[in-house]
Amino acid sequence: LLQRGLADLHASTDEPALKAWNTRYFGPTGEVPAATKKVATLPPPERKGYGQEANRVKEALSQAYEQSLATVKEAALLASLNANPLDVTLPGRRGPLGRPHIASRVLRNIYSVFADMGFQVYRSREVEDDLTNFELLNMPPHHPARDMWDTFHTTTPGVILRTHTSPGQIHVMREMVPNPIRVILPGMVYRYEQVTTRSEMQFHQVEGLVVGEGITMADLKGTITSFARRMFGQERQIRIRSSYFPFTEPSIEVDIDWPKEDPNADRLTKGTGWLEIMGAGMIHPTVLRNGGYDPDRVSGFAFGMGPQRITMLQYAIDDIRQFWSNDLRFLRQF
Ligand code: FA5
Repeated sequence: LLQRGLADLHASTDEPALKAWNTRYFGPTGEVPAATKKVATLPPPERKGYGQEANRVKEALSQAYEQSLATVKEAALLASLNANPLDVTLPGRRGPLGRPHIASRVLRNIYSVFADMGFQVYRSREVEDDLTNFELLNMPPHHPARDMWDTFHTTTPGVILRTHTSPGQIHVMREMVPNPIRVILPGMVYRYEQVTTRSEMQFHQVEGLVVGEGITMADLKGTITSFARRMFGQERQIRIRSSYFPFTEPSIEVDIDWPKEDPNADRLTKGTGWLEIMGAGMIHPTVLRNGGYDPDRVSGFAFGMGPQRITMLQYAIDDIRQFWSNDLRFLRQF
């Protein structure tokens, strides 16, 4: 059996032939199990010798099989390597490279303009309480001005999603008091609003807050003008209109000039030649007091702008919903 087995094995030169050999000799009805079973039919004195011999044959055949299999596999691998030469020194294929979202790029732009004017970036929470979002900003419950901001409430009474970045003013003041402040507060805000081409229910705002001795409206105007010129070009004019916010007094809204003949100046400028970029004003004494400051000693200004609206104008984006739709055709343009 051993001689025959080895001869057959050497005649099998590829993997399928070897597997067939293995079935023939070692399968359930194979020759080796059959030979081993014979031991039961022998007279007892012969059994021991036969058994030992059978085991020796079995070992020898199975070792020879493993060796042949390994040799054949190695040969097959070598052959395939030679047939499809693989140059491992070639540079790999590059995966597609991503880039920052247009909304992030505009935010970074805004940060760097304000950084040059000495503003630090301060982060504030998106989940707020009614107290900070409204009351400490001089809007007690049932104050009619609350209607300016349609609010997402949570199932916990008094806990809401912030409707603007202004509650961050309170957090910064309470942390910094009695020191002077010069920060911007960027982040996402949420409003329970009808979504349209120019209004989203979540969007970015960048709040600005400056508190110190002798801060005046002239400082606010200078800061906004510098920002607008860095952001939109040196020739830009700004226009200040009187407005109303409960947390600033006086309150203003700021427009920048946007030529009527600009093809991008469709709906958003309403053909007036001006585009609103932010609300702002001198911080209301009540708000300063709520932040821990003495309104008789310090004053300050604040502003809040919507970068998505600004970006729409800069890049002629006609639908604000594009920002969060994750449409690669839109995102790849920037
Ligand atoms: C405010 O939210 C005030 N907190 C701004 C402020 C801050 C005034 C500090 C005074 C002092 P308003 O609701 O107007 O104001 O929003 C500010 C800006 O956010 C708008 O000028 C606009 O650019 C942007 N904005 C408002 N609503 C939306 C919306 N639904 N989708 C996209 N952008 C919006």
